[in-house]
Amino acid sequence: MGKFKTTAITRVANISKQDFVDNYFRPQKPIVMTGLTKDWPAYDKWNLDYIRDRAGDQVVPLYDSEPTKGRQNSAVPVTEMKLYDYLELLKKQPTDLRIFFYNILDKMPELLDDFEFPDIGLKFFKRLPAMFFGGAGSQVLAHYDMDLADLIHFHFHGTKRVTLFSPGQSKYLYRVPFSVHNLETIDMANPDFEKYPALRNVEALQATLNHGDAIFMPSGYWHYIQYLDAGFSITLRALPTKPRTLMKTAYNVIFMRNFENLMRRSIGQKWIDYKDRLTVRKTERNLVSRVGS
Ligand SMILES: O=C(O)CCC(=O)C(=O)O
Repeated sequence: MGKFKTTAITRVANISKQDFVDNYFRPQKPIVMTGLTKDWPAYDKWNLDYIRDRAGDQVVPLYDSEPTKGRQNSAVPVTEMKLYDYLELLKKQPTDLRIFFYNILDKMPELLDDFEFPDIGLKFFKRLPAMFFGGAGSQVLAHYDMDLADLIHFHFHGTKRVTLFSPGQSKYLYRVPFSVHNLETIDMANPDFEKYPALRNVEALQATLNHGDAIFMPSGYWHYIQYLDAGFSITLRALPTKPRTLMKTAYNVIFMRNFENLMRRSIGQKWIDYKDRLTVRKTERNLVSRVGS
């Protein structure tokens, strides 16, 4: 077992638009911004009870961090529950059950009155303000977003640890082909350097987010997230505009995702096992050529 080389992400209070654009957005550098939400109604109002009181009879799909198996699509929930009951569960005890990508606009539009798309130089895609919930101790497998959007992720209620890896780290992370995640057998909290030697080269960036903090996750950045307490977050996204990145987004969303789902449905576990073997071979081949060069 080992620990990644880790650098703390810079925290800036009350950042100006110019500072954000020049020093973080253009160079695609992560940053934690505090104070960005302090004038939002959400800053004072949002907690688990506030969301629970608006849950009505909604039923939500829930995910855990177990690897996907067999013919499952990687986005298949493990169970579903009334949102009200799920939020009560979060308050009561640790659980690895999470809500992933709850579209506020479709599911609880009244929350739109509680926050703003901040004026910091990003052109947000307002159709997809997404919410995420997790229990104390839950984690989100390391992945990057396949639309390659620039993301601002705001956290509420408890604390969470966010570990980021730049796109350049993909070659050491055992990225699985036709996907945006790495080998699901890797425990990112306690990486096994004997079994996965390329992980020794990984350089991580890390931050702990408290209520109201925001983190900028540039396009293509990997994120591995640990909920230290029960809590929830929203992610606001700005879609890519550069033609090269847009082409990659289109490939990921239109071809890669559908191809992967087709292969899983038709070949199932054999496809997953084949890709896992290929991932190890490819990553370790890169490592040898890097050492040799
Ligand atoms: O915090 C979470 O639960 C997941 C966040 C995430 O993956 C995202 O914003 O893209």
